[in-house]
Amino acid sequence: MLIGSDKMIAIVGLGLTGLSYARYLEAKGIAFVVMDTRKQPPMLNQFEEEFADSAYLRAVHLGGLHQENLMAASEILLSPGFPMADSALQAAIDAGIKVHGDMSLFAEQCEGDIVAITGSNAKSTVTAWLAHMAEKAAIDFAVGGNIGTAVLSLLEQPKKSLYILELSSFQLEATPQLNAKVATILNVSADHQDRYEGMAAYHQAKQKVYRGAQNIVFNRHDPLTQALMAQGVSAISFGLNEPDLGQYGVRLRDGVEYLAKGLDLLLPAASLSLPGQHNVQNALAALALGEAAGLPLDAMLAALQDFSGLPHRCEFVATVAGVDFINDSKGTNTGASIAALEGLGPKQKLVLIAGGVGKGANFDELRTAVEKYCRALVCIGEDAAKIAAALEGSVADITFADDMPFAVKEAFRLAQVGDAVLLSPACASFDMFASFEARGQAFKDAVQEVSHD
Ligand code: UMA
Ligand code: ADP
Repeated sequence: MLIGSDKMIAIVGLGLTGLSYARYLEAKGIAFVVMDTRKQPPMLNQFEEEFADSAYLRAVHLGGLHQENLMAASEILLSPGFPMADSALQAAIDAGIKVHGDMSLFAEQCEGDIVAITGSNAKSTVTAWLAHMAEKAAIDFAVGGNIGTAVLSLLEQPKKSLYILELSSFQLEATPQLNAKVATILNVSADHQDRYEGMAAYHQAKQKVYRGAQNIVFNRHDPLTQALMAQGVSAISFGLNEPDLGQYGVRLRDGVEYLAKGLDLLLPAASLSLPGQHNVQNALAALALGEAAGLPLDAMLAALQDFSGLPHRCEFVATVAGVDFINDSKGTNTGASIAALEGLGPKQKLVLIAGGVGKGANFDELRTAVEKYCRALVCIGEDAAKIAAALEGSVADITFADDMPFAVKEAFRLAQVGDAVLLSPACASFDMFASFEARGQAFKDAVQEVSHD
């Protein structure tokens, strides 16, 4: 990126990313304006505190984009929550103004290797699992991106040799080139269909992660994860079937399932610290990424056995009167909830709590897994009726709840000894909660209540 010091940059969005842009420009001594369509963006207070005496901040526009200053900008730094397809932004692009995202800015400036992880689901789990491997290997590394740390803020820290980054499709929209040492699309299933005009546009955004990558890791069960344009680049696949030489997969030996590379057995699947077949896939993906990033095998295998997992992802909460409660609040699309059902269902019958903001999803996709693994369904939130209609007849009982405490009570009533109540909403949380974390916490609190009844 060529930033002339006589130019003025427009920052769009004042969330975590917007704040990191402002700090980045201030440190470089470049004038900027900030705008956000929200009247009270989340980082406003902190921003006002930090930039009260800024020599470079020219204006802050809230409650809408400032058309004039947007068009007057030499370049635009875009936050991921703001869609590239927005008409005001497109007008600026048509006028020749360059739009950048934080990922490509970071890639241009960082000197360490980048591992870039995207996919519809499992991004945070694989990112954190790989980070745990790097920690075991005593590598100098940092983690950032969609997992919760704006990447430019990583440049404020001492240099690292390895950067493990989680990228959303939103971030990839504004990422022309990432030049990762290794990049992966873990899986592609429908999500964010309220932002994209169809799956093709969503898929196209995800594919950008591979641009300039030296190595790619893909899911051999999911053709959409393969690189469309990456000739001459080394590729490692992962999957739950037997792997070819050099690939990662699962092999059966004397009735025991092993994670394997080619013909080599690496670790019994039962030794993984996280449950379910979906986590076998996640472990294999982390191994493939770690290999391409140069991590030693012994450290990776050790990390596969004692990673404690992230909260709100198929997280065990408690057993009450013989019924388990599992919090998968991060199951925010149908693909995630199907993985949770298929991952946990073989062990015990499930009573599923689902619903919220469906983001244009097709809930019919849940039917096969719900029919196979669920005893009952409790529907919550804005799209409760839609889910119930899509899954009508798939289980004996479908009921509704207006809040989480009642949803948990209903699910507990419908469960039998040995079952699990699974919160995996297949939806975003914003109709009822501030975040998926708040939804997961409400579930845990409600389980506590049930246990005291
Ligand atoms: N927004 C407006 N008007 C604006 C700008 C943003 O209404 O002018 C809204 C967006 O629609 C969005 C919200 O504000 O709903 C936040 O957008 P943002 O771009 O300001 O977000 P940041 O605070 O910078 O956080 C972003 C990621 N958020 C999104 O992409 C929505 C964070 O991922 C990420 O951790 C952070 O950058 C650091 O990289 C969160 C997320 O929800 C966890 N990601 C989505 C997901 O995982 O499904 C993609
Ligand atoms: P992301 O960061 O992509 O949202 P997370 O690691 O936070 O991914 O997991 C989100 C949800 O995705 C989990 O709660 C679980 O329901 C589901 N999930 C986990 N692993 C997989 C997988 N391998 N394939 C599909 N879904 C998965």
